[in-house]
Amino acid sequence: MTRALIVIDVQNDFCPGGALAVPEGDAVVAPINAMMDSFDAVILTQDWHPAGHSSFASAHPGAAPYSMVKMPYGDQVLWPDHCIQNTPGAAFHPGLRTDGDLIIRKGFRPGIDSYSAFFENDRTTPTGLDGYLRTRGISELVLTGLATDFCVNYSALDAARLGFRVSVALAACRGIDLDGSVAAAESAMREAGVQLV
Ligand code: VGL
Ligand code: ZN
Repeated sequence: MTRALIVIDVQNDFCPGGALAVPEGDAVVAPINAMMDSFDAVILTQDWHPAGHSSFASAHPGAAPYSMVKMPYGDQVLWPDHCIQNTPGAAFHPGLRTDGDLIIRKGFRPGIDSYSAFFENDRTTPTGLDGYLRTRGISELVLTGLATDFCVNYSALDAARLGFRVSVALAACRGIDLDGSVAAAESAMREAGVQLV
């Protein structure tokens, strides 16, 4: 069994003081760093949006951050501008170990968001991570990072659907929690056969 640690979006904008700060987001750094040496592979993801990205409320005149819009691919939460390519907010938290094997960027297409490390929000456009993991013979994944209820959740559900053995290390995750979205994500993940540990 070849096991990979997947570190989701531990970036400055998702940490306290950032543009889309997750409460206690920086608390995941120490436990994630400590876990890295116990895995066969370490993969980090980086939310990586062009300026003016369609998931930003600022790109929709009159729309408030955290409101919902209908996009051609489905419902989309509108976020504050965050993780703009090559800005300090898009950089990894300075305390995070980044000596992993692969960094996968997502959310770089202007018209579509990408919560999951595997597929964009249309749930069909692949990021390439599935092929990378399979060609390395990796069958078991442990997910960590930010945010539990969005990018970790979507990544875990896609990974389970793709046939990986998936667990989420909750002590190394933090959530945004819009209207109970953390509880909803946890039950969706359990339902899909993801182990919450
Ligand atoms: C995320 C909202 C927008 C995340 C990324 O990493 O969970 N959430 N972009
Ligand atoms: Zn984003």
